[in-house]
Amino acid sequence: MKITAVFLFIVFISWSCILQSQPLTGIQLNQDGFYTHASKIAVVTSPVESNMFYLLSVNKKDTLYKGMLSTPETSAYSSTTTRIANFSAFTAVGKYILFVQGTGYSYPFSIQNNVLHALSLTSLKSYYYQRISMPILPQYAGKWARPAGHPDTEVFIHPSAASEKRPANTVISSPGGWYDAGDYNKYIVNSGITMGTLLSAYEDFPFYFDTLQTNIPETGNGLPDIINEILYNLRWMLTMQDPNDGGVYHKCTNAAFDKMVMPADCHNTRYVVQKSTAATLDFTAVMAQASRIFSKFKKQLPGLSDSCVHAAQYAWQWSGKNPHLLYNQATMNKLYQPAVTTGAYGDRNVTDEWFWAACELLATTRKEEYIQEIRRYQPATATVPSWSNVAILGSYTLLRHKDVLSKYQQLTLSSIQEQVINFAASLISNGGNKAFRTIMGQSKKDFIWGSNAVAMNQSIALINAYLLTKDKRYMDAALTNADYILGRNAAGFCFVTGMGSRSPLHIHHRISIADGITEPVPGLLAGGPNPGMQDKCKYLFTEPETAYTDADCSYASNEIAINWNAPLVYVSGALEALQYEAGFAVH
Ligand code: G3I
Ligand code: 9MR
Repeated sequence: MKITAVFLFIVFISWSCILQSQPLTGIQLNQDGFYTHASKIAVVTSPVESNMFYLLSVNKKDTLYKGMLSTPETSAYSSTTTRIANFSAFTAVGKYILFVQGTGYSYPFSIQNNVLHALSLTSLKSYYYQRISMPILPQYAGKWARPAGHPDTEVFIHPSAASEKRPANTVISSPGGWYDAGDYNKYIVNSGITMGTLLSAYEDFPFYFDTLQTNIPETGNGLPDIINEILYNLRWMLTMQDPNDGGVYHKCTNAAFDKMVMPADCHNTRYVVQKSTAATLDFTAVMAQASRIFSKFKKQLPGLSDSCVHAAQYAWQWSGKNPHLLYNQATMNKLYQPAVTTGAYGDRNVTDEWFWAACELLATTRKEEYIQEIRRYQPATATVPSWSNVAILGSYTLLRHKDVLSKYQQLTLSSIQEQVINFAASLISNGGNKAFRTIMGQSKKDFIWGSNAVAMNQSIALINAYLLTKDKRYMDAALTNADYILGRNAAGFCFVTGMGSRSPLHIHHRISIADGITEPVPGLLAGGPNPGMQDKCKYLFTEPETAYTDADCSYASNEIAINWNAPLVYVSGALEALQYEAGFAVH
């Protein structure tokens, strides 16, 4: 009897270890840590018995700092009541815990320089685990090693993509690339913003990324690892261009989503589907930007910079002939078999893709001919980017290479600069979610499918405004959203797998579901709160800020995706690169 009870207890404990994340505490804070000299804020979300907070050593024996909580505030998009604990004045390096009478203890956190280095490494490394056609080896992946997934050396031209030289069911080879997300398909449109963001991280902070090593097979080959990783997807993208006309297939996909099995166990037929203007212009922009960056590595990558710019120009020409060929999956399925039901990424407006592609081509080739499209498609205002709205990527590039445009169009350049700075300034003046002191939470509209990427893309805009103005307030604001992602949010989650104390364990990610390993693949950013709840899973909380569930059925709040991780790579790398300049850390 006794033995059975002990056995049941052990089963219960291991069951809860396997299935539960750490319980929610009443103190929401960056669960990883704070820079020594940056702002340090925790948010108390449950009732208190005293207005004091205490900073303790992790063994809880010493009180090292104490302060007063703010008066209660109401959160913007949930019924959460908050009190702020501000311990920015405390700057000693170490590991700590917070305590509030009646609320209890926080998770442990650190205060140190380089505090986001681990996030920068793990968020970039996550792309290695998403690689498709090669084995993921134990010396790089530890327990997440797995056999190669889809070889994609036999991919069929779907009837929607048939052309004279490549009739339906022609076989092409389209290996490699990253899995888009929790599913096993590859989408050019989503690769567009992902690659643009990663390439921009390198272009803006080369000195930081030059030495960032992620322990991948190519590490030490004379190229920065961010470039090595980018190359794995870029080489796949190049196979998606039809050599006969320059157009780019919208996606390489199954007809329907795979089951929740490991990639090596998937044997469904793979197709490339119709070409689209959005895909072809995104491809143009990525190849033009990559060409510019690869020209620095001519020795390691002979000929590649030239091949990329040629591919970009060829795709641009195709777009000129097909300026508005949208991808409409429902229409396509009425016309062709088999019906394709995987992710659509069906952009309805391609003016921003035209703008971005023209900007990248101008910055790379320095040819005046692209000015016309830049002026024609210049956005009216700057906005947070998404897979379907890439205009600001073009703006960032023009501002990064001011000399090119200023030669031709000083006025256009000034107006683009004004837009980006005004946008960043408006993020600060709107204040975001004041009750959490984060920029995230500008409006209910921030909480969409993939809302965590909205937070990170807001930070990128703020960092760009800092690069343009050197006004430190933009950096302070950018950091608040990193704190948001790492735990200072109404859901009480650190949204990056493998980081912090309470992070997602049940992401909608086929590999993490099927691999038999308790911990999900690390370094992946969950989609985040999304009151749309399109997955129809059970959500315990349903308000905009809290509509998040760590359940693997939840593709609308708990999937991961390459376009959400990319701004996380950018932001963590940028904050690390700028930590001393911004006064977050001191030597
Ligand atoms: O455009 C409307 C907007 O006008 C409206 O205000 C808003 C209200 O919620 O909805 C907007 O549309 C949303 C659209 O994304 C644009 O943000 C849709 O509701 C929403 O369903 C749609 O979600 C997309 C989802 O696929 C479903 O198509 C996500 O952005 C996109 O990230 C996601 O991508 C999937 C791929 O298809 C497949 N692979 C996984 C990947 C990540 O989940
Ligand atoms: O796994 C799919 C995920 O990658 C997509 O983002 C999501 C929305 O398109 O769809 C998921 O697949 C589900 C499908 O839409 C409906 N049947 C169940 C599938 C797995 O949950």
